[in-house]
Amino acid sequence: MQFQAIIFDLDGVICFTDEYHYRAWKAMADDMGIPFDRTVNNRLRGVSRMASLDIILEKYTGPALSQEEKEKLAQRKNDIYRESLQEMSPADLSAEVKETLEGLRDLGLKLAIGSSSKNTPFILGQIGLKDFFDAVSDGNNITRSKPDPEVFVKAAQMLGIAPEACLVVEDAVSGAQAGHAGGMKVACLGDAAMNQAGDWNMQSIRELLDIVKE
Ligand code: B16
Ligand code: MG
Repeated sequence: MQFQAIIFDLDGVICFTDEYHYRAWKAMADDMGIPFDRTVNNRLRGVSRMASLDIILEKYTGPALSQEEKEKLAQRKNDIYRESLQEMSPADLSAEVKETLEGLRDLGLKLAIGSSSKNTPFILGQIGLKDFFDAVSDGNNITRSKPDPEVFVKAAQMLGIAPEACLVVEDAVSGAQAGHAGGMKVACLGDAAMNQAGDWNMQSIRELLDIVKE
């Protein structure tokens, strides 16, 4: 086996909070009269909250916004997003994700999270994975957003495993770029797989069980 650890992105890989992000940003953008659709939304995958706001504001034509006003807009979005997260429960962990995580653990692999989200601890608690992972690197311990490799490099350091022995699992092109920049191999799902951004581009997360056995 070439890998000793798997580092999972959270949103779009372990759980499907991406739809909640979309709806929350859409509500904020509609309020401000800013055009926002799923094409713009795809560019926000894996990107930090404030960097996401900057992308949305590319289409804003009103008076210049101060840093404080921008932070208020990001806060408004996060409040709407957190309301959706309240409704999540362990039932939101799909059977394929649960069984894949268990199968990988049975193979003796270390499992970690590498997510841009500051809401990671809350989400893991909601879906019943609070104490499951060997390391959690997230938006609270990084200063640079994906495609910078910081979040994955820190996850590998927490595990004490060399980057080349880590496999990153991502749904975002920015996240796949971050994994590669960190010297790791990347297996992609969803949008990133459609864009052939990974060393493996999967239809289902279950394929990981075969990839790690190669
Ligand atoms: P928050 P990931 C990312 O999570 C999301 O894909 C991205 O849409 C979001 O803006 C970012 O987290 C920050 O999230 O506002 O909760 O801090 O895909 O890296 O797990
Ligand atoms: Mg993601």
